[in-house]
Amino acid sequence: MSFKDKVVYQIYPKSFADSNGDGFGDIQGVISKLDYLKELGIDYIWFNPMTISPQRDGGYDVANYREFDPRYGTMEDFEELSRECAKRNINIMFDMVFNHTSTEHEWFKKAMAGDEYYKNFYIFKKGKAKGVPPTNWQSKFGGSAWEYVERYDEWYLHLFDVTQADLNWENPAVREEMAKIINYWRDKGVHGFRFDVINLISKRGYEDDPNNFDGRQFYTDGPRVHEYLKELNKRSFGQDTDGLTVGELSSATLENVYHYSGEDQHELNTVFTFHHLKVDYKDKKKWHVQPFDFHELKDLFITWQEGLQEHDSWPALFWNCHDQPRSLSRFGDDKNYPLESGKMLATAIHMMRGVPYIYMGEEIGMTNGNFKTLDEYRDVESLNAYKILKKKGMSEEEVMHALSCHSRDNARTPICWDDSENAGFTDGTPWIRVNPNYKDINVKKALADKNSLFYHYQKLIKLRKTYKVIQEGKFVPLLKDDDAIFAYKRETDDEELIVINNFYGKEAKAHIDLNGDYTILLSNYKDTEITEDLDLRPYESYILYRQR
Ligand code: TEU
Repeated sequence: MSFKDKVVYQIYPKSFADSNGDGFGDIQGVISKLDYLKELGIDYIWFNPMTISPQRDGGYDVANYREFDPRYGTMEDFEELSRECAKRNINIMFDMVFNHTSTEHEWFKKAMAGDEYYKNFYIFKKGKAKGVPPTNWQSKFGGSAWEYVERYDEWYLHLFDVTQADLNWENPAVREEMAKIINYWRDKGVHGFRFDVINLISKRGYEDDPNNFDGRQFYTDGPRVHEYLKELNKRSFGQDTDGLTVGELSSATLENVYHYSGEDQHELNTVFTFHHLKVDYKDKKKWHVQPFDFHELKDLFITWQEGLQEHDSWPALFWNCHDQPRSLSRFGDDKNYPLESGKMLATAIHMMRGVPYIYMGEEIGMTNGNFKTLDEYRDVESLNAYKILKKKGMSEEEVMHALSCHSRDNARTPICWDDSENAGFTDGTPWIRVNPNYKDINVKKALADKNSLFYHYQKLIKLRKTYKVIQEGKFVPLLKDDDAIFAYKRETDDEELIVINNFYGKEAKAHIDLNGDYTILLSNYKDTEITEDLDLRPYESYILYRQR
Protein backbone atom coordinates (compact mmCIF):
# COMPACT_ATOMS: atom_id res chain seq x y z
CA MET A 1 0.00 0.00 0.00
CA SER A 2 1.46 3.27 -0.97
CA PHE A 3 1.07 6.27 1.29
CA LYS A 4 1.10 8.79 -1.54
CA ASP A 5 -2.67 9.00 -1.91
CA LYS A 6 -3.29 9.07 1.85
CA VAL A 7 -4.43 11.88 4.12
CA VAL A 8 -4.06 11.84 7.90
CA TYR A 9 -6.40 13.45 10.42
CA GLN A 10 -4.96 14.28 13.82
CA ILE A 11 -7.03 13.90 16.97
CA TYR A 12 -5.93 15.44 20.25
CA PRO A 13 -8.07 12.98 22.19
CA LYS A 14 -8.48 15.06 25.32
CA SER A 15 -10.30 17.71 23.30
CA PHE A 16 -12.19 15.73 20.68
CA ALA A 17 -15.41 14.33 22.16
CA ASP A 18 -16.34 13.47 25.72
CA SER A 19 -18.80 10.58 26.09
CA ASN A 20 -19.08 10.41 29.88
CA GLY A 21 -19.27 14.00 31.07
CA ASP A 22 -15.92 14.18 32.87
CA GLY A 23 -14.79 17.09 30.69
CA PHE A 24 -12.08 14.99 29.09
CA GLY A 25 -12.40 13.55 25.58
CA ASP A 26 -12.31 9.74 25.28
CA ILE A 27 -12.28 6.74 22.95
CA GLN A 28 -16.06 6.29 22.99
CA GLY A 29 -16.32 9.94 22.02
CA VAL A 30 -14.11 9.26 19.00
CA ILE A 31 -16.20 6.24 18.01
CA SER A 32 -19.31 8.42 18.03
CA LYS A 33 -17.71 10.76 15.48
CA LEU A 34 -16.21 8.28 13.02
CA ASP A 35 -18.95 8.82 10.45
CA TYR A 36 -17.99 12.48 10.37
CA LEU A 37 -14.39 11.57 9.56
CA LYS A 38 -15.52 9.07 6.97
CA GLU A 39 -17.52 11.84 5.33
CA LEU A 40 -14.40 13.99 5.24
CA GLY A 41 -12.60 11.15 3.49
CA ILE A 42 -9.41 10.70 5.52
CA ASP A 43 -7.38 7.47 5.63
CA TYR A 44 -5.56 7.58 8.96
CA ILE A 45 -6.26 8.99 12.38
CA TRP A 46 -3.17 9.97 14.33
CA PHE A 47 -3.97 9.94 18.03
CA ASN A 48 -1.81 11.85 20.48
CA PRO A 49 -0.75 9.54 23.32
CA MET A 50 -3.60 7.98 25.30
CA THR A 51 -1.72 5.67 27.63
CA ILE A 52 -1.21 6.22 31.34
CA SER A 53 0.40 9.55 32.08
CA PRO A 54 0.36 12.17 34.83
CA GLN A 55 -0.48 14.61 31.99
CA ARG A 56 2.23 17.10 32.88
CA ASP A 57 2.80 17.40 29.15
CA GLY A 58 -0.49 16.29 27.65
CA GLY A 59 0.41 12.57 27.61
CA TYR A 60 3.93 13.04 26.20
CA ASP A 61 5.03 12.12 29.70
CA VAL A 62 4.33 8.41 29.34
CA ALA A 63 4.09 6.37 32.54
CA ASN A 64 3.00 3.17 30.77
CA TYR A 65 3.32 2.38 27.06
CA ARG A 66 0.71 -0.36 26.95
CA GLU A 67 -2.27 0.55 29.10
CA PHE A 68 -4.77 3.26 28.38
CA ASP A 69 -5.29 6.06 30.83
CA PRO A 70 -8.77 5.21 32.21
CA ARG A 71 -9.90 8.74 31.40
CA TYR A 72 -9.68 7.72 27.71
CA GLY A 73 -11.20 4.28 28.18
CA THR A 74 -10.23 0.62 28.27
CA MET A 75 -8.59 -1.89 25.95
CA GLU A 76 -12.13 -3.08 25.06
CA ASP A 77 -13.00 0.46 24.01
CA PHE A 78 -9.88 0.52 21.87
CA GLU A 79 -10.76 -2.81 20.25
CA GLU A 80 -14.20 -1.45 19.43
CA LEU A 81 -12.60 1.68 17.99
CA SER A 82 -10.31 -0.47 15.92
CA ARG A 83 -13.22 -2.52 14.51
CA GLU A 84 -15.29 0.58 13.80
CA CYS A 85 -12.35 2.23 12.03
CA ALA A 86 -11.73 -0.88 9.94
CA LYS A 87 -15.40 -0.89 8.81
CA ARG A 88 -14.83 2.59 7.46
CA ASN A 89 -11.43 1.90 5.95
CA ILE A 90 -9.74 4.18 8.43
CA ASN A 91 -6.33 3.24 9.81
CA ILE A 92 -4.93 4.06 13.20
CA MET A 93 -1.65 5.85 13.84
CA PHE A 94 -0.21 5.86 17.36
CA ASP A 95 2.25 8.25 18.87
CA MET A 96 5.45 6.64 20.16
CA VAL A 97 7.20 8.87 22.68
CA PHE A 98 10.56 7.17 22.82
CA ASN A 99 13.03 9.91 23.64
CA HIS A 100 11.88 10.05 27.25
CA THR A 101 9.46 8.60 29.78
CA SER A 102 7.59 10.19 32.62
CA THR A 103 9.41 10.07 35.94
CA GLU A 104 6.28 8.15 37.02
CA HIS A 105 7.21 5.25 34.71
CA GLU A 106 8.16 2.15 36.67
CA TRP A 107 11.58 2.07 35.00
CA PHE A 108 12.40 5.49 36.37
CA LYS A 109 10.94 4.69 39.77
CA LYS A 110 13.13 1.60 39.97
CA ALA A 111 16.13 3.65 38.84
CA MET A 112 15.49 6.11 41.65
CA ALA A 113 15.11 3.27 44.14
CA GLY A 114 18.67 2.10 43.46
CA ASP A 115 18.17 -0.53 40.73
CA GLU A 116 21.29 -0.24 38.54
CA TYR A 117 19.71 -2.12 35.63
CA TYR A 118 17.00 0.52 35.29
CA LYS A 119 19.28 3.39 36.19
CA ASN A 120 21.10 2.52 32.99
CA PHE A 121 17.82 3.09 31.10
CA TYR A 122 18.31 6.81 31.69
CA ILE A 123 21.12 9.32 31.37
CA PHE A 124 22.72 10.05 34.73
CA LYS A 125 25.95 12.09 34.86
CA LYS A 126 28.18 13.68 37.49
CA GLY A 127 27.92 17.46 37.90
CA LYS A 128 30.85 19.73 37.04
CA ALA A 129 31.10 20.79 40.66
CA LYS A 130 28.84 20.82 43.66
CA GLY A 131 25.48 22.22 42.59
CA VAL A 132 26.64 22.68 38.97
CA PRO A 133 24.94 20.51 36.31
CA PRO A 134 27.04 18.37 33.92
CA THR A 135 26.50 20.78 30.99
CA ASN A 136 24.89 24.15 30.31
CA TRP A 137 22.12 22.65 28.13
CA GLN A 138 18.66 24.15 28.44
CA SER A 139 15.37 22.26 28.60
CA LYS A 140 13.03 22.97 25.68
CA PHE A 141 10.47 24.04 28.26
CA GLY A 142 12.88 26.42 30.04
CA GLY A 143 15.55 26.08 32.72
CA SER A 144 18.44 23.59 32.96
CA ALA A 145 18.07 20.25 31.15
CA TRP A 146 19.50 18.44 34.19
CA GLU A 147 17.96 17.56 37.54
CA TYR A 148 20.01 16.67 40.61
CA VAL A 149 19.45 13.34 42.40
CA GLU A 150 20.89 13.26 45.86
CA ARG A 151 20.95 9.49 46.21
CA TYR A 152 23.54 9.20 43.43
CA ASP A 153 25.04 12.67 43.65
CA GLU A 154 24.33 12.71 39.92
CA TRP A 155 22.02 14.53 37.53
CA TYR A 156 19.56 13.05 35.04
CA LEU A 157 18.96 14.54 31.62
CA HIS A 158 15.54 15.87 30.60
CA LEU A 159 15.46 17.74 27.30
CA PHE A 160 11.80 18.54 28.01
CA ASP A 161 10.01 18.93 31.36
CA VAL A 162 11.75 17.84 34.56
CA THR A 163 9.21 14.99 34.73
CA GLN A 164 10.29 13.71 31.28
CA ALA A 165 13.59 11.84 31.76
CA ASP A 166 15.58 11.08 28.58
CA LEU A 167 16.09 7.42 27.79
CA ASN A 168 19.56 6.01 27.22
CA TRP A 169 19.40 4.56 23.71
CA GLU A 170 23.00 3.41 23.92
CA ASN A 171 21.71 0.71 26.22
CA PRO A 172 20.61 -2.25 24.00
CA ALA A 173 17.98 -3.22 26.58
CA VAL A 174 16.22 0.13 26.01
CA ARG A 175 16.21 -0.43 22.26
CA GLU A 176 14.78 -3.88 22.69
CA GLU A 177 11.97 -2.55 24.91
CA MET A 178 11.09 0.04 22.29
CA ALA A 179 10.76 -2.60 19.56
CA LYS A 180 8.60 -4.72 21.87
CA ILE A 181 6.25 -1.82 22.50
CA ILE A 182 5.74 -1.29 18.77
CA ASN A 183 5.18 -5.01 18.23
CA TYR A 184 2.65 -5.05 21.05
CA TRP A 185 0.59 -2.42 19.19
CA ARG A 186 1.15 -4.10 15.82
CA ASP A 187 -0.37 -7.24 17.30
CA LYS A 188 -3.39 -5.14 18.20
CA GLY A 189 -3.73 -4.01 14.60
CA VAL A 190 -1.94 -0.66 14.72
CA HIS A 191 0.24 -0.11 11.66
CA GLY A 192 0.71 3.64 11.65
CA PHE A 193 3.30 5.17 13.93
CA ARG A 194 4.42 8.69 14.65
CA PHE A 195 7.72 8.94 16.46
CA ASP A 196 8.00 11.87 18.80
CA VAL A 197 11.23 13.94 18.58
CA ILE A 198 12.94 10.85 17.21
CA ASN A 199 16.00 12.71 15.97
CA LEU A 200 17.03 13.53 19.54
CA ILE A 201 17.61 9.96 20.73
CA SER A 202 21.36 9.72 20.02
CA LYS A 203 23.48 12.11 22.06
CA ARG A 204 26.80 13.26 20.69
CA GLY A 205 28.60 13.70 23.98
CA TYR A 206 28.04 15.68 27.14
CA GLU A 207 29.88 18.96 26.88
CA ASP A 208 29.01 22.58 27.43
CA ASP A 209 27.50 24.31 24.43
CA PRO A 210 30.31 26.76 23.65
CA ASN A 211 27.88 29.26 22.13
CA ASN A 212 25.85 29.32 25.30
CA PHE A 213 22.96 28.14 23.20
CA ASP A 214 20.60 25.37 24.42
CA GLY A 215 22.94 22.48 23.55
CA ARG A 216 20.96 21.13 20.60
CA GLN A 217 24.10 20.52 18.51
CA PHE A 218 24.97 17.76 20.98
CA TYR A 219 21.77 15.78 20.59
CA THR A 220 20.10 16.71 17.28
CA ASP A 221 20.63 14.10 14.52
CA GLY A 222 23.26 12.43 16.68
CA PRO A 223 25.87 9.93 15.44
CA ARG A 224 23.91 6.71 16.02
CA VAL A 225 20.35 7.83 15.27
CA HIS A 226 20.21 6.14 11.86
CA GLU A 227 21.64 2.92 13.20
CA TYR A 228 18.97 2.90 15.94
CA LEU A 229 16.14 3.60 13.50
CA LYS A 230 17.25 0.95 11.03
CA GLU A 231 17.39 -1.56 13.86
CA LEU A 232 13.94 -0.56 15.13
CA ASN A 233 12.53 -0.71 11.60
CA LYS A 234 13.88 -4.23 11.11
CA ARG A 235 12.66 -5.48 14.45
CA SER A 236 9.17 -4.05 14.22
CA PHE A 237 7.23 -1.81 11.81
CA GLY A 238 9.53 -2.52 8.85
CA GLN A 239 7.88 -5.95 8.68
CA ASP A 240 4.53 -4.33 7.81
CA THR A 241 3.72 -4.05 4.15
CA ASP A 242 0.92 -1.56 4.63
CA GLY A 243 1.93 0.84 7.36
CA LEU A 244 2.73 4.52 7.52
CA THR A 245 5.47 5.96 9.70
CA VAL A 246 6.39 9.55 10.36
CA GLY A 247 9.26 10.90 12.39
CA GLU A 248 8.97 14.18 14.19
CA LEU A 249 12.30 15.88 13.60
CA SER A 250 13.15 18.77 15.80
CA SER A 251 15.42 21.43 14.20
CA ALA A 252 16.84 18.98 11.63
CA THR A 253 18.70 20.30 8.61
CA LEU A 254 17.77 19.29 5.07
CA GLU A 255 21.04 17.36 4.66
CA ASN A 256 20.15 15.22 7.64
CA VAL A 257 16.46 14.86 6.94
CA TYR A 258 16.58 12.83 3.78
CA HIS A 259 18.54 10.13 5.53
CA TYR A 260 15.49 9.42 7.69
CA SER A 261 12.90 9.02 4.98
CA GLY A 262 14.67 8.15 1.75
CA GLU A 263 13.00 5.14 0.13
CA ASP A 264 16.20 3.13 0.30
CA GLN A 265 16.98 4.11 3.89
CA HIS A 266 14.77 1.53 5.63
CA GLU A 267 13.98 3.95 8.42
CA LEU A 268 10.74 5.94 8.14
CA ASN A 269 8.27 6.69 5.33
CA THR A 270 7.88 10.40 6.01
CA VAL A 271 9.06 13.23 8.25
CA PHE A 272 7.68 16.28 10.04
CA THR A 273 9.87 19.36 10.12
CA PHE A 274 8.95 22.75 11.56
CA HIS A 275 11.06 25.36 9.82
CA HIS A 276 8.06 26.80 7.96
CA LEU A 277 6.27 27.32 11.26
CA LYS A 278 8.94 29.60 12.66
CA VAL A 279 8.57 32.38 10.10
CA ASP A 280 6.62 34.50 12.57
CA TYR A 281 9.27 34.17 15.29
CA LYS A 282 11.29 37.38 15.62
CA ASP A 283 15.02 36.52 15.75
CA LYS A 284 14.03 32.83 15.87
CA LYS A 285 12.53 33.27 19.34
CA LYS A 286 9.14 31.66 19.82
CA TRP A 287 7.82 34.27 22.25
CA HIS A 288 8.91 37.25 20.16
CA VAL A 289 6.05 37.54 17.72
CA GLN A 290 6.19 39.20 14.31
CA PRO A 291 3.93 39.06 11.24
CA PHE A 292 4.93 36.03 9.17
CA ASP A 293 7.71 36.54 6.66
CA PHE A 294 6.12 35.48 3.38
CA HIS A 295 9.36 35.21 1.42
CA GLU A 296 10.96 33.09 4.08
CA LEU A 297 7.91 30.83 4.16
CA LYS A 298 7.93 30.42 0.41
CA ASP A 299 11.69 29.83 0.23
CA LEU A 300 11.37 27.13 2.87
CA PHE A 301 8.56 25.36 1.06
CA ILE A 302 10.52 25.44 -2.18
CA THR A 303 13.85 24.40 -0.69
CA TRP A 304 12.33 21.48 1.20
CA GLN A 305 10.04 20.29 -1.56
CA GLU A 306 12.89 20.30 -4.06
CA GLY A 307 15.50 18.97 -1.65
CA LEU A 308 13.45 16.01 -0.46
CA GLN A 309 12.23 15.20 -3.96
CA GLU A 310 15.80 15.01 -5.19
CA HIS A 311 16.48 12.31 -2.62
CA ASP A 312 13.20 10.47 -2.97
CA SER A 313 12.33 11.44 0.57
CA TRP A 314 8.79 12.36 1.68
CA PRO A 315 7.54 15.13 3.96
CA ALA A 316 4.37 15.43 5.99
CA LEU A 317 2.42 18.49 4.76
CA PHE A 318 0.84 20.50 7.55
CA TRP A 319 0.01 23.92 8.96
CA ASN A 320 -1.39 22.74 12.26
CA CYS A 321 -0.86 20.29 15.07
CA HIS A 322 -1.31 20.21 18.84
CA ASP A 323 1.93 22.20 19.27
CA GLN A 324 1.13 25.06 16.92
CA PRO A 325 -1.26 28.01 16.97
CA ARG A 326 -4.15 27.79 14.51
CA SER A 327 -3.04 28.50 10.94
CA LEU A 328 -6.13 30.51 10.05
CA SER A 329 -5.27 33.08 12.73
CA ARG A 330 -1.60 32.95 11.90
CA PHE A 331 -1.27 32.88 8.12
CA GLY A 332 -4.80 33.71 6.99
CA ASP A 333 -7.30 36.41 7.95
CA ASP A 334 -9.72 34.95 10.47
CA LYS A 335 -11.73 38.19 10.66
CA ASN A 336 -12.25 39.50 7.15
CA TYR A 337 -11.63 36.48 4.92
CA PRO A 338 -11.94 33.37 7.04
CA LEU A 339 -13.48 31.25 4.30
CA GLU A 340 -11.30 32.44 1.41
CA SER A 341 -8.05 32.39 3.35
CA GLY A 342 -8.90 29.07 5.02
CA LYS A 343 -9.51 27.45 1.65
CA MET A 344 -6.39 29.03 0.16
CA LEU A 345 -4.17 27.71 2.97
CA ALA A 346 -5.64 24.25 2.58
CA THR A 347 -5.07 24.19 -1.18
CA ALA A 348 -1.51 25.51 -0.85
CA ILE A 349 -0.53 22.60 1.41
CA HIS A 350 -2.61 19.74 0.03
CA MET A 351 -1.42 19.96 -3.55
CA MET A 352 2.27 19.71 -2.65
CA ARG A 353 4.35 16.54 -2.72
CA GLY A 354 3.97 14.58 0.53
CA VAL A 355 1.35 13.34 2.97
CA PRO A 356 -1.17 16.00 4.09
CA TYR A 357 -2.27 16.21 7.72
CA ILE A 358 -5.46 17.88 8.94
CA TYR A 359 -5.53 18.80 12.61
CA MET A 360 -8.96 18.45 14.22
CA GLY A 361 -11.04 21.60 13.78
CA GLU A 362 -8.85 22.94 10.97
CA GLU A 363 -11.43 21.65 8.49
CA ILE A 364 -14.13 23.90 9.98
CA GLY A 365 -11.90 26.96 10.31
CA MET A 366 -11.24 26.94 14.04
CA THR A 367 -9.19 29.93 15.22
CA ASN A 368 -6.78 30.62 18.07
CA GLY A 369 -8.22 30.09 21.55
CA ASN A 370 -8.86 33.75 22.46
CA PHE A 371 -7.49 33.26 25.97
CA LYS A 372 -7.49 36.40 28.07
CA THR A 373 -6.08 35.45 31.47
CA LEU A 374 -3.25 33.19 32.61
CA ASP A 375 -5.56 30.87 34.53
CA GLU A 376 -7.18 29.84 31.25
CA TYR A 377 -3.91 28.25 30.04
CA ARG A 378 -3.04 24.64 30.79
CA ASP A 379 0.13 23.95 28.79
CA VAL A 380 3.35 23.40 30.75
CA GLU A 381 5.40 25.20 28.10
CA SER A 382 3.16 28.28 28.22
CA LEU A 383 3.04 28.40 32.01
CA ASN A 384 6.84 28.09 32.24
CA ALA A 385 7.29 30.70 29.52
CA TYR A 386 5.11 33.14 31.46
CA LYS A 387 7.39 32.94 34.49
CA ILE A 388 10.62 33.06 32.48
CA LEU A 389 9.57 35.99 30.30
CA LYS A 390 8.29 37.99 33.28
CA LYS A 391 11.58 37.38 35.04
CA LYS A 392 13.43 38.62 31.99
CA GLY A 393 11.52 41.90 32.26
CA MET A 394 8.80 41.55 29.64
CA SER A 395 5.65 43.46 30.63
CA GLU A 396 2.47 41.59 31.56
CA GLU A 397 0.82 42.89 28.42
CA GLU A 398 3.64 41.74 26.14
CA VAL A 399 3.75 38.28 27.72
CA MET A 400 0.00 37.80 27.43
CA HIS A 401 0.15 38.94 23.81
CA ALA A 402 2.96 36.47 23.04
CA LEU A 403 0.98 33.63 24.63
CA SER A 404 -2.20 34.57 22.80
CA CYS A 405 -0.30 34.31 19.50
CA HIS A 406 1.98 31.32 20.06
CA SER A 407 0.77 29.20 22.96
CA ARG A 408 0.18 25.55 22.13
CA ASP A 409 -3.16 25.82 23.94
CA ASN A 410 -4.50 27.80 20.98
CA ALA A 411 -4.90 24.49 19.19
CA ARG A 412 -5.91 22.44 22.20
CA THR A 413 -9.37 23.85 22.86
CA PRO A 414 -12.16 21.33 22.28
CA ILE A 415 -13.41 20.87 18.75
CA CYS A 416 -16.71 22.73 18.39
CA TRP A 417 -19.45 20.33 17.32
CA ASP A 418 -22.48 22.60 17.53
CA ASP A 419 -23.82 25.79 19.11
CA SER A 420 -25.03 24.21 22.34
CA GLU A 421 -23.31 24.77 25.69
CA ASN A 422 -19.62 23.81 25.62
CA ALA A 423 -19.95 23.46 21.87
CA GLY A 424 -21.33 19.92 22.19
CA PHE A 425 -17.94 18.67 23.39
CA THR A 426 -19.02 17.66 26.92
CA ASP A 427 -21.95 17.69 29.34
CA GLY A 428 -19.51 18.41 32.15
CA THR A 429 -16.85 21.05 32.66
CA PRO A 430 -14.20 20.95 29.90
CA TRP A 431 -10.60 20.52 31.05
CA ILE A 432 -9.74 23.64 29.05
CA ARG A 433 -12.33 26.15 28.04
CA VAL A 434 -14.00 26.10 24.64
CA ASN A 435 -13.37 28.82 22.09
CA PRO A 436 -15.93 31.62 22.70
CA ASN A 437 -16.65 31.80 18.95
CA TYR A 438 -18.21 28.30 18.92
CA LYS A 439 -21.67 29.58 17.99
CA ASP A 440 -20.28 30.75 14.65
CA ILE A 441 -17.62 28.15 14.01
CA ASN A 442 -18.81 24.59 14.54
CA VAL A 443 -19.19 21.28 12.72
CA LYS A 444 -22.98 21.40 12.52
CA LYS A 445 -22.89 24.71 10.70
CA ALA A 446 -20.06 23.58 8.42
CA LEU A 447 -21.92 20.44 7.36
CA ALA A 448 -25.08 22.42 6.58
CA ASP A 449 -23.35 24.72 4.07
CA LYS A 450 -22.13 23.17 0.82
CA ASN A 451 -19.75 26.11 0.35
CA SER A 452 -18.05 25.62 3.73
CA LEU A 453 -14.39 24.95 4.37
CA PHE A 454 -15.25 21.37 5.32
CA TYR A 455 -16.35 20.55 1.78
CA HIS A 456 -13.25 22.21 0.37
CA TYR A 457 -11.10 19.82 2.41
CA GLN A 458 -13.28 16.95 1.28
CA LYS A 459 -12.68 17.94 -2.35
CA LEU A 460 -8.93 18.28 -1.84
CA ILE A 461 -8.80 14.75 -0.44
CA LYS A 462 -10.80 13.43 -3.39
CA LEU A 463 -8.48 15.17 -5.84
CA ARG A 464 -5.44 13.53 -4.25
CA LYS A 465 -7.07 10.14 -4.66
CA THR A 466 -8.07 10.81 -8.26
CA TYR A 467 -4.98 12.34 -9.84
CA LYS A 468 -1.63 10.59 -10.06
CA VAL A 469 0.04 13.94 -10.60
CA ILE A 470 -0.95 15.00 -7.06
CA GLN A 471 0.39 11.78 -5.61
CA GLU A 472 3.59 11.52 -7.58
CA GLY A 473 4.15 14.53 -9.79
CA LYS A 474 7.38 16.46 -9.74
CA PHE A 475 7.23 19.72 -7.80
CA VAL A 476 8.36 22.78 -9.76
CA PRO A 477 8.20 26.25 -8.15
CA LEU A 478 6.73 29.20 -10.06
CA LEU A 479 6.93 32.97 -9.46
CA LYS A 480 9.67 32.53 -6.89
CA ASP A 481 10.15 36.25 -6.29
CA ASP A 482 6.52 37.34 -6.20
CA ASP A 483 5.62 39.23 -3.01
CA ALA A 484 2.13 37.78 -2.53
CA ILE A 485 1.69 34.62 -4.59
CA PHE A 486 2.87 31.13 -3.78
CA ALA A 487 2.52 29.13 -6.99
CA TYR A 488 3.86 25.83 -8.15
CA LYS A 489 3.50 23.18 -10.77
CA ARG A 490 3.24 19.42 -10.37
CA GLU A 491 3.99 17.34 -13.41
CA THR A 492 4.23 13.80 -14.72
CA ASP A 493 4.72 12.69 -18.33
CA ASP A 494 0.95 12.73 -18.84
CA GLU A 495 -0.43 15.41 -16.57
CA GLU A 496 0.23 18.93 -15.34
CA LEU A 497 -1.19 20.80 -12.39
CA ILE A 498 -0.69 24.47 -11.59
CA VAL A 499 -1.55 25.70 -8.11
CA ILE A 500 -1.85 29.44 -7.55
CA ASN A 501 -2.35 30.96 -4.10
CA ASN A 502 -2.69 34.62 -3.21
CA PHE A 503 -1.53 34.90 0.40
CA TYR A 504 -2.90 38.40 0.99
CA GLY A 505 -6.17 40.32 1.25
CA LYS A 506 -5.45 42.46 -1.82
CA GLU A 507 -5.66 41.82 -5.54
CA ALA A 508 -2.72 40.38 -7.44
CA LYS A 509 -1.77 39.07 -10.88
CA ALA A 510 0.03 35.82 -11.51
CA HIS A 511 2.31 36.21 -14.52
CA ILE A 512 2.55 32.61 -15.57
CA ASP A 513 2.81 31.45 -19.18
CA LEU A 514 0.17 28.84 -19.73
CA ASN A 515 0.68 26.49 -22.63
CA GLY A 516 -2.37 24.53 -23.52
CA ASP A 517 -5.95 24.23 -22.36
CA TYR A 518 -6.44 24.03 -18.65
CA THR A 519 -9.51 23.32 -16.61
CA ILE A 520 -10.06 24.62 -13.11
CA LEU A 521 -10.16 21.66 -10.72
CA LEU A 522 -10.95 23.68 -7.62
CA SER A 523 -11.13 27.28 -6.55
CA ASN A 524 -12.10 29.24 -3.45
CA TYR A 525 -14.37 31.70 -5.27
CA LYS A 526 -17.57 30.60 -6.98
CA ASP A 527 -16.89 32.30 -10.31
CA THR A 528 -13.16 31.94 -10.90
CA GLU A 529 -12.16 32.29 -14.56
CA ILE A 530 -8.81 31.85 -16.24
CA THR A 531 -8.17 35.46 -17.33
CA GLU A 532 -5.25 36.46 -19.50
CA ASP A 533 -3.33 38.05 -16.62
CA LEU A 534 -4.45 35.41 -14.12
CA ASP A 535 -6.07 38.04 -11.91
CA LEU A 536 -6.47 37.08 -8.30
CA ARG A 537 -8.92 38.49 -5.78
CA PRO A 538 -8.10 38.62 -2.01
CA TYR A 539 -6.77 35.22 -0.97
CA GLU A 540 -7.93 33.74 -4.26
CA SER A 541 -6.54 30.31 -4.93
CA TYR A 542 -7.11 27.81 -7.69
CA ILE A 543 -5.87 24.63 -9.23
CA LEU A 544 -5.43 24.32 -12.99
CA TYR A 545 -5.13 20.99 -14.71
CA ARG A 546 -4.36 19.66 -18.14
CA GLN A 547 -3.36 16.42 -19.80
CA ARG A 548 -0.15 16.67 -21.76
O1 TEU B 1 7.21 18.09 20.33
C1 TEU B 1 8.56 18.38 20.19
C2 TEU B 1 8.83 19.75 20.00
O2 TEU B 1 9.81 20.06 19.34
C3 TEU B 1 7.88 20.72 20.62
O3 TEU B 1 7.58 20.35 21.90
C4 TEU B 1 8.48 22.03 20.67
O4 TEU B 1 9.70 21.95 21.36
C5 TEU B 1 7.58 22.91 21.43
O5 TEU B 1 6.34 22.93 20.84
C6 TEU B 1 8.25 24.22 21.52
O6 TEU B 1 7.54 25.23 21.00
C7 TEU B 1 6.83 16.84 20.76
C8 TEU B 1 5.34 16.81 21.01
O7 TEU B 1 4.66 17.08 19.82
C9 TEU B 1 5.02 17.79 22.09
O8 TEU B 1 3.64 17.91 22.33
C10 TEU B 1 5.74 17.33 23.33
O9 TEU B 1 5.58 18.30 24.34
C11 TEU B 1 7.23 17.13 23.10
O10 TEU B 1 7.52 16.41 21.91
C12 TEU B 1 7.85 16.32 24.21
O11 TEU B 1 7.44 14.99 24.14
